[in-house]
Amino acid sequence: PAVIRRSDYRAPDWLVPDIALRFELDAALTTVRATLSVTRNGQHDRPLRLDGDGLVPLEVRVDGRVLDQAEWHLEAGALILTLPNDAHQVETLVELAPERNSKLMGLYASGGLLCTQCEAEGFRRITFFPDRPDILSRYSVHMSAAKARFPILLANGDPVEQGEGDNGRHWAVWNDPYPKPCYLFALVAGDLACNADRFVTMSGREVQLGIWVKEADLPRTAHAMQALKNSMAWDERVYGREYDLDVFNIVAVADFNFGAMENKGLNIFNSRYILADPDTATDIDYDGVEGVVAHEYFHNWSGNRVTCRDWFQLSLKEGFTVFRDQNFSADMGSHAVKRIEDVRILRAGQFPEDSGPLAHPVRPESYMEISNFYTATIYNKGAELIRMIALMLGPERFRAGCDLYFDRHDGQAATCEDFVRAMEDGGGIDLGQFRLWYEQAGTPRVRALMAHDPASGTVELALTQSVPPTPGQPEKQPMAIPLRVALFDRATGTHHGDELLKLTQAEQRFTFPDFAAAPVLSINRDFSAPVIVDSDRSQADLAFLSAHDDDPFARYEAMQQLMVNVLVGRIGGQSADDAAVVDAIRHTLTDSTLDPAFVAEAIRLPSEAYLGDQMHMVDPDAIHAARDALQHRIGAELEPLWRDIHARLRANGFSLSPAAKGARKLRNAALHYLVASGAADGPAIAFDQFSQADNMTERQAALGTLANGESAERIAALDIFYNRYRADPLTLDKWFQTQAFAFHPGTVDLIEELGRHKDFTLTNPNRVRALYGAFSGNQWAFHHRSGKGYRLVADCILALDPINPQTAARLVPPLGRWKRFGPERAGLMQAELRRILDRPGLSKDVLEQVRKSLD
Ligand code: B3K
Ligand code: ZN
Repeated sequence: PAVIRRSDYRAPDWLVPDIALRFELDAALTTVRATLSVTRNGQHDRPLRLDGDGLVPLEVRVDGRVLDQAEWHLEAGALILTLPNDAHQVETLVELAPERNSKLMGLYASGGLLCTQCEAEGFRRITFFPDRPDILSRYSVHMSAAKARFPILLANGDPVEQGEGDNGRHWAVWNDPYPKPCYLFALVAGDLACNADRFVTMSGREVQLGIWVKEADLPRTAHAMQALKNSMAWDERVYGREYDLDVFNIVAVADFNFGAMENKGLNIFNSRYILADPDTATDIDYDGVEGVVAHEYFHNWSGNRVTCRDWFQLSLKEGFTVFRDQNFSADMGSHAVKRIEDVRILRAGQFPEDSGPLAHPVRPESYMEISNFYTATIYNKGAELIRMIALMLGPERFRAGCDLYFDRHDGQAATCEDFVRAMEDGGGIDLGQFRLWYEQAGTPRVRALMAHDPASGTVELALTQSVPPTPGQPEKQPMAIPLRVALFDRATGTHHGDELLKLTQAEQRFTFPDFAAAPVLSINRDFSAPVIVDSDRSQADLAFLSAHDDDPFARYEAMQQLMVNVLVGRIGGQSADDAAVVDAIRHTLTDSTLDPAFVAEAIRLPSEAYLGDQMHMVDPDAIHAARDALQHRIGAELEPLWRDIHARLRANGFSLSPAAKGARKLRNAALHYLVASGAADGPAIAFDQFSQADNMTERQAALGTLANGESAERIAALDIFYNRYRADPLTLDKWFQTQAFAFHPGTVDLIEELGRHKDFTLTNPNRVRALYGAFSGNQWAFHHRSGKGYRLVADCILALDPINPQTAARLVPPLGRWKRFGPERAGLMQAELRRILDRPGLSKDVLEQVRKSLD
């Protein structure tokens, strides 16, 4: 397979201003007739190339005349035509078999529905077309289908006409007035019920909103609808961006390769990001629904009205839109907690990527399969880049930059460079050196050393930075790193204001006058830059910050660092001062001024994977043992507090208010520590919570806690949960996932069993992720010294690749981290990667990931 390079970009040879599509829809056999108006772009005599993937042209016409076979040919699936004039009408006819499309790209069947997924390159599986995001066309879509099976017919834009046909068929026409790239094309046909609502935009236009689901799921759509209306209002208020069509539809489908898709006017969602009710959705699920609904809605401007010139610019829409949805969610709930969660996600998903064989810049230089680049780097690190720009500009100038960007590029396919330039021009800033953030992969490390001179009363902060080598980038230049710092007075627990330092050199010193005594350094406050900070702050200083820092993120971070230091000490076999951690947790728990949701975050031990990231060589067993022992100690020493919190925060009736969510979060943390304490009644208390809960947040947390141990309650709870939810796929996923995440010595054997369970299937990506995705994130279990975990995941990849290569490829990265795991495990992991590579006929999705992972 060929490698595509960013530097090879060339403007398209032919444009397609208009396309009319006619679908005769049927699950077994659908026909697609496409009529493209094509115009030559510039002076050249190159042929028209229409991408196709698995398509056979049944008929090709140019300007109405049927071509004979000699007048066209296929090249790597694409249809090649030589055209004499500068403008023509090209018509093709193809047949599709949606129900046999297990890749879930193009037109496919899911639970009786027909739906589409085109981003990135799925449109070429529907019809012959120049499948690249810089071709913007106006779409008119005519669909016909059997009315009984497919009473609802939806596509992009506005509905214009509908009617009845012969043989029980009916038809509908939808037009989208906004020129768009083909990756935003969508249609849905099926028996769907609608949660209908309306939104009046800031200029007074009424928009009809519809969330379409299976009839039985209608009661679970209220939260998504509220999130949609809140998003529409928020984008008007914060960015001045109004919705632009008369209808906005969302459809939930059960089989979906990722979270959701921002098709113009017709978002299609993985049902897990639409459906929520207290009995089946956790608070995290509710937040996920809100965040993803917002994300897809926000794409209407950051993605659709201004789209990407080529796929190397993916972060232009994804990083920016993640930044937008993060801020939206923060505004809907707690800024402090949202920031902590987002950093935790970045560290869990993006930092490991950035330090492994799949590391790539936010704007990549090359790819084999673009689907492999929908990564935490493009999305989450990309969002951090926008956040740094926003921080350096301040809210007004950032808004001016965004206004200019949308104005300048509305209706265009733009680049990351266009965005940066709009920020420079509109915000009045020089982002020259900052551009390196788009080019250089790897997480920068900043070392911070503070010295105090009592004689002069001066504090000197010495900062050094380095960016580690990454594949293809052995040498790095110093980055522009905005670091928020504050210097705390030890005696009063206060500081004289927060400063934004701009670190631009490899080594730089900053001095601060007027300090009679040595202050305590609070650095990278609010996680102002996506870097790793090493400092020589003592455990006492960290404890001080964990009790006094007025920046919630920095306060959380101090606590985490305190815990990391103790745990790393324990892992290294040193006797560690657990008491410092226990005291800091006690202090945090008993500070009544703190938001319980924040407390729950602050007292949580760093994950095993995060601890692994702190070490040169990861020893999963030692990490697990150390963390487990500390958890036990915290549980036991503070047992009365845990009991008290657990009893006190029991709610009387379910509410989704931030206060109620915070209480549940802290109550679950208390349960967790209480059980970890080894108290004899721990499992019984957990089982009680499991049985009494009126919501999934408490039920699943109790189940998860029980799943970690060995008890009669564990077996009973898993059984009850299974029987209660076996008919509800989204909730049954939690049953698989909870067991895959469990810290249980038998997890690896259980995965093997669950992989053969009658409710396990490779054809549903959610189910695959719930079992194998979750398992490969369970460091201790996945890296079982036997190597069985690696084998199970490799077996799954091999079995899934022929069915759904995109989802199979997503399971590869955990196997690629072998360099960090000591020779025995590394050998076993490489052997599994090679076993995959030896399989003939591997998809390019899996091939690319496995090859890179072996390097
Ligand atoms: N843009 C889509 C992701 C498409 C992934 C294709 N492999 C959803 C989103 O980021 O909003
Ligand atoms: Zn997105």
